[in-house]
Amino acid sequence: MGPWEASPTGVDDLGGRLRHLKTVLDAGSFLPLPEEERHALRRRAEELEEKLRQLEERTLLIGLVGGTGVGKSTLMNALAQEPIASVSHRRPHTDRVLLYRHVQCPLPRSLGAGEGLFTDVTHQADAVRHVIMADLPDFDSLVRNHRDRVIAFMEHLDLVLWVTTPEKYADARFYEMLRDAPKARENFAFVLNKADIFFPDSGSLGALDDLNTVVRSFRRLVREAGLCDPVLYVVSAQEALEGKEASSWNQFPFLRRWVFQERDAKEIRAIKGANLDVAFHSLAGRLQEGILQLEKAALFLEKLAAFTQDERRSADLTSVVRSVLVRMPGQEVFAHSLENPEDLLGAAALLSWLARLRASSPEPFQTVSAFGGEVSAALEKRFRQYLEGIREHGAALALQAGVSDPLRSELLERIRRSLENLSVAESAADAITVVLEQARKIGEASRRWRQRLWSVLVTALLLLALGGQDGWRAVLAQPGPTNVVGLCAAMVEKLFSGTGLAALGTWAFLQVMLGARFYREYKKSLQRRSEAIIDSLQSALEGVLRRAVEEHLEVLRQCRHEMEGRRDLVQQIVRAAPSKDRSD
Ligand SMILES: Nc1nc2c(ncn2[C@@H]2O[C@H](COP(=O)(O)OP(=O)(O)OP(=O)(O)O)[C@@H](O)[C@H]2O)c(=O)[nH]1
Ligand SMILES: [Mg+2]
Repeated sequence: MGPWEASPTGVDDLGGRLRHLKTVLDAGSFLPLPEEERHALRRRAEELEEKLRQLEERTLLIGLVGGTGVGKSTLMNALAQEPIASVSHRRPHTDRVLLYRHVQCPLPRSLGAGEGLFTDVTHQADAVRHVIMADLPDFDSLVRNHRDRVIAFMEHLDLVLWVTTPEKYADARFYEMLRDAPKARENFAFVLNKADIFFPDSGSLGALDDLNTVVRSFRRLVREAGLCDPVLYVVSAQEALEGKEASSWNQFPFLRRWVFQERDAKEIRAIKGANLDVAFHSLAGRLQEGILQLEKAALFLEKLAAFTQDERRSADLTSVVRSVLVRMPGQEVFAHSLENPEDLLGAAALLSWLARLRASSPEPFQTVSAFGGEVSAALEKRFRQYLEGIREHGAALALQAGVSDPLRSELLERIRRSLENLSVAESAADAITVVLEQARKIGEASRRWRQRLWSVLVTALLLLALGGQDGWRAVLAQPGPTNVVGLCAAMVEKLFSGTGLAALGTWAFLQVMLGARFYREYKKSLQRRSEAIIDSLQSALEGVLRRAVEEHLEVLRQCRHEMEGRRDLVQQIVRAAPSKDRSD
C-alpha cells in the first residue's frame, strides 16, 4: 500500500484517529520536527476535522489538472456546453483557478478563505447543479508557483480529471505530479484529449492503430505511477465544443456522463471520505519518523540499562567502595573503638593502660561516627564520578542509537535528573552504624573468664607453696579453726622468708607473663574484629550503591515502557505494522 492510499477502515473512525493524532502532536516531544512544523501539522489535523464535519455536503468539486495547452479550458467549456471561460479568464491572462458552479450551489466552506485564488463563474444549468468544476493552472508552466498552486488547490478537490494529449502524455512531470497528489486514487480519471489529431481527414486508416498504441502506452505509464486500473477517456474536447456529432473514437459523452452522473449521498460521502482518509494518512505519515525515534529510544534505554548492570560495572562498584575504605585508617579506628578496659584484667589491663599511655600518634578520627561521616562523604563523591561516567556513556549511546533532538535531550535530561537524585551518603552512614553496632555486640566475656581462671590458678600455686605440705595436710585432715589459723600464720611467716619471697616473685612473674600473653591475644583479636568490620562495611556499602543503581535502572525501565507505550499509540494512529528493524 502506497503512502497515500486509504486504509480499508475508511472514515468511520477518522474522528477518533484525528483526536489521537492531536494528542500525540501536543505531547510530541519525540517527533524530530521543529516546533513550527508540529504546530502546522496540528492545524492541518484541525482542518481535516473540519472537513470531516462537512462530509455530508452534497456538492462535488471536480478539478481539471494538466500541462500547458492540453485543452483543460476547452474541455471545461465542452462539459459546460457553453463558453464560460472568456478570453480574460484564460491563460496567459490569468493564473487563477477558474470555478464553474451552479448559481444556487454554494461554494464549499473550505474554499471560503481562499478567495483571490480563484475566479468564480456561475451558471444556471440545473442538470449539473451538484458539481463544481475547477480549471486549474498548468502545472508544467514556466511560472514556478503554478505547480504549488495546483498542489495547494488540490486539497479542495473531490475528483480529479488528469488531462493530457498524445503529444504530452509521456511527460515525466505529469506522473511526478500524479505520484505526489494527496488524493484517493479511486477518485482519479484520465483524459487523453486532442485525439482528433490522429484523424486529420476522415479517411485515414491506421490512425486508430496509432491512437490505440498511444492509449496503451499512456495506460501503462499511469499503471507504473501506482494506479492499477485507471479510468481513461479518449476525447476531443474541441469536437465536443463545436457541437458536431461525436466521432466513434471520441469518448467525450462517457466522460460527461462520468462527471455529471447522479451520485447518491452515500457515494459522495465515499468519494470525500476516501480523500480525507488519504489526507489523514499523509499527515500521519509524518509520525513515521516519530515511531522510528521511539523505537530507537527504547533500544537505547535497553542498551544503557544493560551497560549499567553488566559485570564490569558491578566490579567497578566494588572498587569504588574499596578505594574509599582503603584511604581511611579504619582498622586503627575500629581497634581503638572496640577496646574495652573491662575486657582485660590484672597485669593485662596494666599493660594495656601503659600501652595507651605510650601511644603518642594522634587518633585519625575522634569518634567512629566521625569516621562514618567521612566515609559516606567520600563514597558519595566517588559514586558521583562513577555515575558521571555512566551519564557520559549514555549521551554517547543515544547519539550512536540515532535518537535525535528533541527526544534525545528529553531522555538525557531525565537520566541526568535520575542520577542526580541518587544520594548514597545517608544510607551509607546508616549502613556503617549498623555494621559497627553489630561488631560491638561481640563480647569478650570468655576472655575475661580465662584470665580470672589463670590468675586464680597461679595464686593458688603461690598459696600452696607458702602453706607448705605439712600445713595443708593438717588443714585438710582436720579443717578446724586452729589449723586454718596455723596455716595462715605459717604462710605469713614463709612470705617474709627467702623461699617465700622467691615464691612471691615467681607468682608476680607468672602473672605478668600471663598478662602479656592475654594482652597480645586481645590485640590480635581486636585486629581480627576490625578486619571483619572492614569486610562487612565493604559488602554493606556495596549493597547501598547497588540499591542506588537499581533505583536508577527502575527509572530507565519506566522510561522505556513509556517510549514503547507512546510508540504503540502512534502506531495505532498511523496503522502501520510494527517496525521489525530492532537489532542489538
Ligand atoms: N486539435 C485539438 N485542439 C484542441 C483540443 N482542445 C483544445 N485544443 C486547443 O489547444 C489549445 C489550448 O487549449 P486550452 O483549452 O486553452 O488549453 P489549457 O489546457 O486550458 O491551456 P492553459 O490554460 O494555458 O494551460 C487551444 O488552441 C485549443 O483550441 C482538441 O480536442 N483538439
Ligand atoms: Mg486554460
